[in-house]
Amino acid sequence: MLLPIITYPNKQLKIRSKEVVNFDELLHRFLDDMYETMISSNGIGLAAIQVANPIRALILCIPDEEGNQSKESTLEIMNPVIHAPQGNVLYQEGCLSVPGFYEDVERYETLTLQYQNRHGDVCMLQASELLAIAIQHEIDHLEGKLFIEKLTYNRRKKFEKEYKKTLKEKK
Ligand code: QAP
Ligand code: CO
Repeated sequence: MLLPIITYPNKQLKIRSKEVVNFDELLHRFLDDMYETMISSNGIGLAAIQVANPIRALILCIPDEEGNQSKESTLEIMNPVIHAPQGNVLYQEGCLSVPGFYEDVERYETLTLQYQNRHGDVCMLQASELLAIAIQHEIDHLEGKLFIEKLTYNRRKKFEKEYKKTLKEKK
């Protein structure tokens, strides 16, 4: 089932999401719906709050060499904790909740992620490159933060101007 994606400036995007405690059929169905929604919107990552569910759950699927994003290769991450972040990189980010806008954001280059899978098993993951960046972007959603809040004052002003213009054009 496709879920509607909330977009900026919807205030729900500012909510701090709550820990996942029930790793049940309801969660599994929700994660399946998130995958369908992310793929149909051409996304590589989606946090639960972006579909109006304030729980600490996110999914990620970095396309392979052929550009495929299979369900089997999709990471389902609940209650994530970042350990041992190292280095810094700039990457031009976008967000399904801020459609049509892309800007450079600084992130850690590598990190170790502790999380729970859909069954509640505790897992560890070593991440670098686009995966490490995507993890940080999605965890920010769980804290109610958007990538545009990390922009410099001038770039943020550029965003507000451009985004308001496209919002008007869509009406
Ligand atoms: C988060 O973002 C991310 O504006 C996932 O019109 C971003 O999937 C992780 C998208 C950058 C790592 C690096 C955005 C699709 C998708 C748009 C996305 C759009 C259509 C964004
Ligand atoms: Co996002």
